Amino acid sequence: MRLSSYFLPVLKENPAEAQIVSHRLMLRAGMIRQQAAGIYSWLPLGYRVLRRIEEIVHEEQIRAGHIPMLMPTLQPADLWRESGRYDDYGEEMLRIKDRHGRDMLYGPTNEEMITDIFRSHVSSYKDLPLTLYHIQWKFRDEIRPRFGVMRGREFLMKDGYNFDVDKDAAIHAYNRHMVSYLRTYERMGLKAIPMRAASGPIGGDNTHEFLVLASTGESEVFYDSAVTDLTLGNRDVNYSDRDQVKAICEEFTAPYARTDETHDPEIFDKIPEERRKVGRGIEVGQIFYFGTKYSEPMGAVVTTDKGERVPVHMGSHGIGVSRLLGAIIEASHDDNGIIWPEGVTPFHCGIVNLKQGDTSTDSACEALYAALAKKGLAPLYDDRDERAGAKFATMDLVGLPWRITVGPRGIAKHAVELTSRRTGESEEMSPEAAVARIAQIYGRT
Ligand code: 5CA
Repeated sequence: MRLSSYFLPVLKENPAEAQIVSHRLMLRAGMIRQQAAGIYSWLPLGYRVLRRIEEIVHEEQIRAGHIPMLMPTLQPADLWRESGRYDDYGEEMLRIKDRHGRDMLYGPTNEEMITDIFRSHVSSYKDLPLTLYHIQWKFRDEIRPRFGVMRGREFLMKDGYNFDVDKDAAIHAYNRHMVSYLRTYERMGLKAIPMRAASGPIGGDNTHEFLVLASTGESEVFYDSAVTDLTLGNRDVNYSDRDQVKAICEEFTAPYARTDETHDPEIFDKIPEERRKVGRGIEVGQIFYFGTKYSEPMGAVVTTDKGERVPVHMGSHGIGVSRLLGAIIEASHDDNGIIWPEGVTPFHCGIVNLKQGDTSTDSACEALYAALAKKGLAPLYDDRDERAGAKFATMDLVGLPWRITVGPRGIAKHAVELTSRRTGESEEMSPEAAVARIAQIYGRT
């Protein structure tokens, strides 16, 4: 993308309404624009990151054997009357009437709708296990939307629903989600810790939240610091191997880690003092096992191998897709702007032309741009007629992990500069070597 023809409305001033750094940086970097309290437009740069996060979520869900689909945002109230949640959900639910006077709502979650789909099409244990998911906009009329996309009213969520013949199979689905989530967050450069939590309006008593530690997080968390040393890395996970998946979950949930809702000071105090930590966290996902809470009242029943008719065991599993942008920025920024982890960066690298209009510099930039594109990489080329300082400031603000700087003096000796956004370290090399290095970083050799 050439910056001269892109739409990147960066702000020079710090927006007064933003209380936390991620909100401030998303506004300043021209990623989002607020349209109403807690409702945002996703401007091109923000949209690219959002799409990238969605892609990672899809890849890891499909790897775990879960099936993508899409349900609508608007739902008929009658489905929610069947589960009893239409009245229970309270003021967070945005209720709408259509022209015929029928009660509708903007979905805050989809347990009822997916259960309706299931009961209409599945009736035998032979069709199980089944996990369906979608990535769709949700609406919750939060009393205090704040912190930009972190606590929005309209927000993008991945929500998945498992259907299993019995509790053991459903717990395997729960564990599968835990492991796939660990991998999803790690690919985004995040450490998200599964913590015992409370289930709220979704229901059930088996639930974990995934929290990214950050001083600006809304949840108070209590944990054994040993949990922060755990990583999944490149382990080969066979998602149909119940024992392997369970063992990984046990490893990650063995150290004490709970939110304030389930915190137990008696157990906490037994952890050696130097490992006992109290902090704050951003909830980027939650998984639930709630058995037959929806299948029973809604009649989602299958016939077992013994010919019995039983309600299916279910769970639901959510990732805060749009909230993740805020969480990643909270975890990865400096005074000059965002520092995108390679896994989610909107562009793989920046190209800064120090002397726009200089024939040799311009053509070196064009050649770099073409060579990177040929490797399947997307550079953001700052080809504007601007001072070098302004170009560097923009690149630092938008936070691309790598920058190639091209100037007439370097080009005279066939050299460009490759700079890491994270460390600030620069290295001089030939344009070909810079392309090769970036291709290697992103595994596009
Ligand atoms: N049906 C279940 C799981 S699919 C469910 O709705 N779970 S949830 O309520 O925990 O939401 C899932 C995730 O969505 C949360 O972990 C959080 O990351 C994100 N989320 C929830 N509310 C908001 C909000 N107001 N703004 C942004 N993200 C949110």
